[in-house]
Amino acid sequence: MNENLYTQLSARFPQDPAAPCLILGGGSAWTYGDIGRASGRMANLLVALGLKPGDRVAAQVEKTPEALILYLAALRAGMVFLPLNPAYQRNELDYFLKDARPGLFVCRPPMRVLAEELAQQAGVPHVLELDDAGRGSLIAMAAPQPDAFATVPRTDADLAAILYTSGTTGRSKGAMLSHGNLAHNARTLHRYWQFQPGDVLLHMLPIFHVHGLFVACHCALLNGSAMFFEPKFDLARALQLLPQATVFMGVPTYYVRLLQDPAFGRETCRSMRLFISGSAPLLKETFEDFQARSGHTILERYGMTEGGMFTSNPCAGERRGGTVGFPLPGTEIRIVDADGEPVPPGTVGRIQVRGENVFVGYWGMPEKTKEEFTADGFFETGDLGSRDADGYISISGRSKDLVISGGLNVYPKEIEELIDAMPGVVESAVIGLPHPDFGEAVSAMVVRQKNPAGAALTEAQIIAAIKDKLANFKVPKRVYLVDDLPRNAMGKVQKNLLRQAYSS
Ligand code: MCA
Ligand code: AMP
Repeated sequence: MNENLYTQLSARFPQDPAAPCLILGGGSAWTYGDIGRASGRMANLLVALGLKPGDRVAAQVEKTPEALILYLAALRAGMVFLPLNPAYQRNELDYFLKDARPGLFVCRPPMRVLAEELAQQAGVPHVLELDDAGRGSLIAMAAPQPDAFATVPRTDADLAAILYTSGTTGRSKGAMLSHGNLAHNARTLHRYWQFQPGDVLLHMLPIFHVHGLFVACHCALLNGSAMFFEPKFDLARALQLLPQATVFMGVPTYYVRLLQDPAFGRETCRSMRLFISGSAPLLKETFEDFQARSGHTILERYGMTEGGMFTSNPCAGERRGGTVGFPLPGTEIRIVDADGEPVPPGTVGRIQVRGENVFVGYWGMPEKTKEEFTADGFFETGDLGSRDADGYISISGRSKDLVISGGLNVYPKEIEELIDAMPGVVESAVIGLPHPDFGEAVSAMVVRQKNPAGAALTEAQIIAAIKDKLANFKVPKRVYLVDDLPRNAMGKVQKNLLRQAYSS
């Protein structure tokens, strides 16, 4: 059997090729027939460029139907898709291209010159363009290709995608996900969330991450559903489209923003079946306010790049606020103490996970991969949590040093290294502080040198210097100039004390 994920998805496409798949802002739609033909042309182009199964296809583009087609084409051609946040700047891109060595890099036109320079240094043979309206050399070159393409056979173990996640050391790691990993999670979620005929998904998430690309798209495609395929989260558009949708997926910031609009209420949600939240903790207060205003109980689930979704509140049973529900079928969750022993209900421990959805390893980092797995094959998530007497799991914190801002992960080390290298800086500590919109806001504590360079350094200068080098969502919202950083007896900065002191 061909275990290529595309084959599994397309087997469930509607019989009628005229059935809508992607509904766009202007009212036009891509049908399921269009998806099959366009991904066929694109897959033929990838082959014509000389790429082979297993080669990486990197894309740093905005969300368009064509970007999704590129992903599906890479799957069909047996290549490995590597989506990149359009916010990434030179240093970040340089690292990804050198590390993953893709056979093709698809970029936005404003990035063309930089992309060519970096591609040349990294030995990437092809650079093509895809603009924010879905045009460019990629599309022009795919257009004359045949629609028909025989999807390349893949096994469960073959790689389908690499998604970079920042690391606590500051060096990003490419999580390798196989066709089997993705297909297993997709089928599980489709069943667990009870996708049904007639479901329509309002899709406002970016498609460079697991949440928008895999969780949302795979469920809709497996269901043969239509998606309102919006370029990004926009409150006015959400209020307009929710009454025509049945399922919505978002990070907590989307729910906070919906609640801020007095126009949002039961009427907006009249056709909705399911609201799903994840990627960051949903405040109990948001969960309850949403319930009161909309009459809907948000279903919160938990997962990570290294394996998709791990747990979920039930679709049919009680959804408990402040919890992420139960382990999904086929996924084992173990919560352990410092010695690796399972803890009793109600006790916080490290969350470990094992299952067919858990990733293959980090690209080019066999040692790092080994470190993250236990001898019996459980992956250390770096999250802390507990299970209540009924089995509902709650995430209570992280053992990894990570800030989640608006559903996007920021590893402090990467920013600390940049700040520490600035003239006039002694040292810095980057933490997440509560933020009403983003959940957590990246915040930096900086100790300046007692010399003219240090004395001249301001918050604005530090922010400006970082803005130049890193993706905008990583830039601290605030910089606090402090005299020193609290340290424990081992000399380690006590970030918990900083968080406590600055949280208010
Ligand atoms: C944009 N900005 C941000 C963020 N996004 N700052 C902090 N955190 C962010 N997430 C900054 C921009 O740099 C800009 O600053 C200013 O905020 C406004 O930018 P804008 O583009 O207008 O923001 P937005 O369009 O309102 O976007 C915010 C957002 C978006 C809607 C929350 O970030 C978003 O859609 N996040 C979802 C991310 C996601 O899909 N996560 C799933 C990861 P300036 O003006 O200074 O330049 S997958 C995952 O985590 C696992 C697997 C899981 O469990 O799902
Ligand atoms: P990423 O590395 O982008 O895949 O982000 C994964 C991380 O997001 C997890 O390890 C958790 O720390 C966090 N996360 C995802 N979903 C939830 C949730 N529902 N509640 C709390 N944290 C979450």
